[in-house]
Order: sequence, then C-alpha cells, then structure tokens
Amino acid sequence: MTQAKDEIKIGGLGASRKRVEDNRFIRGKGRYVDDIVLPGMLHMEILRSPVAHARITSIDTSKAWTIPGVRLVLTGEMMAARNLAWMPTLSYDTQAVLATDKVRFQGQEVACVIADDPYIAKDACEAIVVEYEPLPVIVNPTQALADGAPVIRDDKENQPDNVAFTWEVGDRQGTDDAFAKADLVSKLDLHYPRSHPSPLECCGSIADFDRSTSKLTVYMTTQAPHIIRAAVALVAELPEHMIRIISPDLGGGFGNKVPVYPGYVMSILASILLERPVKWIEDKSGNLISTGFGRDVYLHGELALRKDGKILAVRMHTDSDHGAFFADAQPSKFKIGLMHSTFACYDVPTAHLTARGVYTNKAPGGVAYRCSFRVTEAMYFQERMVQAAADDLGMDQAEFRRRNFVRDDDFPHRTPFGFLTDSGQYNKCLDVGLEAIGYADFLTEKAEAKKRGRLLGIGISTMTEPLGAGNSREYDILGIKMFDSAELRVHMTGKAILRTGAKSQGQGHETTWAQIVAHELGIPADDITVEEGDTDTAPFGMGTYASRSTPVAGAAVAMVSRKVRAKARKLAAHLLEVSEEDIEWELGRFYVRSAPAHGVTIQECAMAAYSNMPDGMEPGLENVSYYDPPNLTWPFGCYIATVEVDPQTGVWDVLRMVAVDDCGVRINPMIVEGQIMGGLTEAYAMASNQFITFDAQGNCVGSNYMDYMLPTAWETPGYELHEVVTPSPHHPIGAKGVGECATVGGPAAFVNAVLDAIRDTGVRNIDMPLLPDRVYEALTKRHDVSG
Ligand code: PCD
Repeated sequence: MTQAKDEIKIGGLGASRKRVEDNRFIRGKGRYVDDIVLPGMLHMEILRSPVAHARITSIDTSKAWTIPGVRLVLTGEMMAARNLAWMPTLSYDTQAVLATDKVRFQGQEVACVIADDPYIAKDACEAIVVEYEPLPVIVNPTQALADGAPVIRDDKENQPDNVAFTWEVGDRQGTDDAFAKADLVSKLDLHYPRSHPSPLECCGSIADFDRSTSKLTVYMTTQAPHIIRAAVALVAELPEHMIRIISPDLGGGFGNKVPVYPGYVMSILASILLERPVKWIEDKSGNLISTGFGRDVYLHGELALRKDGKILAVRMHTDSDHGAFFADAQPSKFKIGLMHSTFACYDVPTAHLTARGVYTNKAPGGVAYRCSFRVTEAMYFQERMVQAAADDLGMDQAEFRRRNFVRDDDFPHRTPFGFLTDSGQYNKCLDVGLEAIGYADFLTEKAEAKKRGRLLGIGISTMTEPLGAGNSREYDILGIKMFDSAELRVHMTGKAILRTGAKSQGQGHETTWAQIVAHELGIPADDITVEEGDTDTAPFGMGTYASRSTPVAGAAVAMVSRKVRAKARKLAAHLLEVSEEDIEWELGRFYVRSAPAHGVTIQECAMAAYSNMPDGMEPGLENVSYYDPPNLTWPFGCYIATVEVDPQTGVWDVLRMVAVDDCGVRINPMIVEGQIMGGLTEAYAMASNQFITFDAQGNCVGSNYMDYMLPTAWETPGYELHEVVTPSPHHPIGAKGVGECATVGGPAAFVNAVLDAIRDTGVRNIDMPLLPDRVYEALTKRHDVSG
C-alpha cells in the first residue's frame, strides 16, 4: 500500500524533468533521416534552375546517362508522362515537381539524377545541359501588380494576372464610420521581410518501394507525417494502408518541414521505378534557396484614435509575396492564415482587413516559420502600430496599452475579427514586465543619458497568440479537420507506451507527454515510453506546427489517460471488493472512501487487467482519444527590450530583454524556458541581422550562412524570464501553447526600442533587419528606411 505520490517526484505536471530525448542527442545517437542506410540504397540529387524566370527550350540529359553509376535521370517531361509534373499544394494551388514549360524562381527543380552514390549523382546533374530563354523577372508585389506585368502562372487557366488571392474580413462600413469620428488617425507602412527557418537538418527522404508487398515506406523530414500519407495516397493514387511515412528524429523543423517538397515526390517515384530505396538529402544552399520561406508581407495600417488614447477602430491592408507557388500550410478558410488575430489583446470595437497575395519569381514563401499561420506578422504589425499611435498621441506607450487591453473579467472576449479569446491577465503581465525592467528608472536614465549624447531606448511588445488549431468546425487543411490524437497502452507491470499524432522536432514531447500521463495516472514519467512519427503505429493526427501540440495532442494525452483511469477504477473496485461509487482517487492510487488505508495502486490495477479482471470485462488497459478542441488557447507575452544606439555608426546593443510569458499551466518549466529563449533568439536575429533577399534578376542574396546569420551564444543577448499563470479554461490541464510566442512577440520589442532611442529624428519606421547602415541612414537623413 503506498501513499499518494509526490507529483514532482514522479515527474508529473510542473516538474523540470530533464529531457529524455537528450540522452541520445547529446551522445550523437539521434537517428535522423540521413543516418538511415537501407540495403541497396541509391542516392538522388536535384538540378536547380540558376535563373529566376525563363522558358525552357531544351534539356539534354544524354551525357548524364553515360556516367557510370547513374541509374535514372528524371525530367519534367518524364514526370508529365506519369501525370506527376505538377502536384497540389496545401493551399489549393499547384506547384511544379519538375519544371516542364518554364522555371519560375531561382533554385526551382529542373531535373534529378539517381545514382550509386551522391557524388556521382551530383556530377551527373552538372552534365545535364538546359537551355533557358530569359523572361522578365518580378521580385516584389509592386512589380507583380503593375500594368502589363508578365503573368507568372500562365500554366493556370483563369489566371489573367499575378494575384494569387484576395481576402477580406471584418466590418468595412463600421470601420469607416469609426474613422470618420476619430480625433486622430495614426498610419504606418511596414514590410516584414522574408526570413528562413533554417533548421540544422535540411529536408530529405528515403523512399523504399517493395514490389513484393506493394508497400511504400518513406523516411521523411516531416512535421506532419499523416498529412503526407494522405497527400501521397491522393497524388500517387496508392492505397493508404500501403503507405508508411516515418518521421524519425528531426534536427529542428520551425515550419520548414510542413510543406510537401518536390524532392520527396521524386524520390518516391524513383523508388517505384527502380524498385530500390532512394535517398535524397538536400544541401544547405538548396534548403536556403528553395524551401519554406516565411513572411514577406507589406502592411498599410491605420488606427482611429480618441484623444484620451482609446482605439476606436483598426484598418489594415496587406500584400503578401508568395513566390511562384502559393504553398502555405494554412487553415483552409483563411487565405492569409490568422493575420486577423491582430489586435486580439486590445478591446477594439471594430476593424477591417483586406489582404492580397501575389505571385513573384521567388521561391514559394509564406510558411508558418515559428508562427501560427501569419500570426508573427500580425503581432509585429500590431505592436509597431501601437507604439506609433502612442507617439502620435504623445502618450506613454505602457499607459496606451493599459487603456486598451481587454480586461481580466471580460473573457471569453470576442475580437473585432471574430475570434473568441479564452483567458488572460494582460495588465498583470505588463506590470510584472515593467517592474522587472525598472520602467520609471529607465526613463530617467534615458533622459540623463541623452544630455550626454547617448541614445537609449525602450521597446514594449504585448500580444496574445492563437495557438492550437483547430476546432474542427473552423480549421482544416485541404478539408482534413484539425483535431489530434493520443493512444495509451499500459502494460501488465504498470509501464506504458504512449503514441500521439503530433511529431516533435526537438521540442521535447518524449519528456512532456509522459509528464501528463504521470499527472493523470500517477505512473512515474520514467515508466512511460513516448513514440511519435510513424503512420503505421501512431493514431491519425495533424502533426506539429503552430504550437498546436500541447493545446491539441497534449489535451488528447490527458483525455486518453482519463479513459484508462476510468477502466482502472473498475478494476480497483473488483480488487477492493467494493462498488465503484465507494472509491476515491489520489495520484497513483484508488482507495475505499470509508477506509483510506485500504487501496490499490494503478500498477496493481494494470496487473489485474491482464491477470484478474472481473467477469465480463475485456482484458487489457489501453485506449485512444481523438481531441477536437472547443477553442484555440490564447497565451500572452509581454516582451520589453532596452537598447543603446551608437549615433556615430548606427550599431545598437541590447542592454536588457525581459520576457513575461503566460502560457497557462506549465507542464515542464525548464522546457518552457528553453522554448522562450530559443524564440527570443530567433526574434533578435530577425530584428537585428538576418537578411535574405532577391536582387532585380531574382538571384537569392544571402543564401549561405556567411551572409545569413544564425546567432550563436556570442551574438545573443541575455534574457530575463518571468511568468504569470492563467490556466486555459477549456484545456483539460489548463495548458496553452508556448513554442512560438517569443518569436512572434519579440521582434517588435527590439524594433520599438531602437525607434524609441532615435525618436528625436522624427523617424517612424525602419524595416527589419535593423542593420547598422539602415539605422545610420535614419539617424543622419531623418527619414523612414524601408526594406
Ligand atoms: N510546453 C509545456 N507547457 C506548456 C506549453 C508547452 O511544457 N504550457 C512544452 C511542450 O510540451 C513542448 C514544448 O513546450 O515540449 C512546445 O510546446 P507547444 O507550444 O505546444 O509547441 P509544439 O506544437 O510542441 O511545437 C511547435 C513549435 C513550433 S510551431 C515551432 S516553429 C518551433 C517550436 O515548436 N520549432 C521548434 N520550438 C521548437 N523547438 C525545437 N527544439 N525545435 C523546433 O523545430 Mo512552426 O509552425 O512549425 O513554424
């Protein structure tokens, strides 16, 4: 007989349990796609277009075929013969697998070679001769929308121009009326530049088609294995049960591994044709040039303001540059993702947003890079507009936020764009942040420093982020509803295996999911194996992105544990020889209400499930749960940066960065802090340095790690982390997502701080990245600097 276990001791909720996956990662024992070697495996390399827009006049592969060790050379024509030259994207568009008619961006896939080793394949790619007839190149929405602009997607019927979509949400008339009554209208034009998720491991796949069983197994760097299985079944017309997608250890995802890439499709076709396993591992430049860009959105924003600081209405227009193919993963109803979650933490009476997506001669963009579907852009625009509005009103920026925040007793709160936020304590988070940074003292210090010619600035960014798509009523990808799943099997000895439809890319699910089971069942976390990513064994789920795992799959873990507990209760009643109603539960143990010393442990119940079940009960102790969340979870972040700008050079340094995160109940506080630090580092990188762009010819500039900076500990400022806990009222354990928050909210804090430091110049905006030359230009020329 045991007493109730101390939850922290068994690694339950709130334990900063060491990450179990790190046991293999730090020993170099992780098993990534490129570590997998199959007997008879061949290697694939891709030939990419050197130019951004051109008609292909000829492709000569004859030399490549003669190189010893070459097994197959695939061209667009050969793909077309199998109806595979084009594939559907996750946004109801089409994308070329291998170019047939034209190339539409630099780095586009033109041909591929399968050979005995990757070097032979690479050499053979170089032996392919392609003739291109150059076409005018379009690299931004202005050019794309200009009269007479060449139509990039002339492959599509009914595509007279370069507009990929238009979209609108909110109350146009109500917003116009509110603007007419405003005391002041504050306007801001911004660009959120392209950025690249840059996971350490690039994309890759090993396709293994076995003719004797007709089974296709694909090891793949994917964040969403079940969506891929569905896509392969539909595109290749293979039966779903004959497709097994395995996503092994992933070296980071960051949204880069959500889309379906041509390389995956070609390796599959090659394996089917050659009946040998075919491995494709993308190189760094291939990854940086051609896969999964994020952002690239232009904003025109306006706030209608009352003199006392009240926001009366918001009006926004965005133009997003999607590159040559509209390939975002996005909840189907909303063309521009969740851009309309903007201003959700403020009590804004009315708002209107129009959005337009355009095609350009750039690699497909718009993936949700550490972003719940365009939320990163939404919150950056929001917080930049908020600071500009406070300045225009001559009001303190913290006070301006306070006057407009949704109040704690006003939840659930309906936003002007129709979301229902679940909970929050926005003022409290801001107070904790201001207190931590020493707001009043800093303002004094800043004024003092100014007298000596030093430029100090403080930037605040506060936001709530919608995390955990869906509910299935409103959220789907290509019609597949956005729920998630967990399956729990408790063995005879009380050890267990848990599988979910999510897929960790480094976040630590193997650690945290076991903590939820420990919390619900009292089984020590160390006794629970967590497995994800194999479609033959995992229950169907939509995968991991948009910080949806904790809100959705994590909820399913709690729910399936409760189902298992319900059966264990019946077993306990049987063992204790009382009726179920007479039984109480404490962590890890059932006991008789009238005789608390008389009890059985969950492990004893597990044993009974296989050895001593009551008459008529099915043996075994396992269950599965599919969780369809009633709402998104709405964590809150308050990020405050202080900076010093060097007036001689435009170089700026971060003095301090304070982060207050409210993600509800924290499963593993150490992991949550790691997520926030990682997120802040990416935010700092985008705000300060990261620059990947395209010249007038569509050449991708900055597509290597000498130019595109991934900050190391050396460049990264120190962070001071604080927390507030507002449990989600609808999540079974009160947790909210957190993985993206700091990346979403962080950039505006840094940018606002730099602009605050140079406020005397009258400059309203410098587009990211705030490279020293841009800041210097703003300081000396006293005008806005656009990117
Ligand atoms: N948590 C806890 N608590 C709470 C929350 C959370 O503990 N309250 C934890 C969990 O469990 C996990 C983490 O934390 O572990 C996270 O979570 P979440 O928030 O839910 O999220 P997820 O879904 O899981 O994930 C996702 C994210 C994203 S989205 C991204 S980008 C990134 C992040 O995640 N990515 C990554 N992070 C990270 N990390 C790492 N390491 N790696 C990676 O890759 Mo997207 O959309 O995809 O773009």
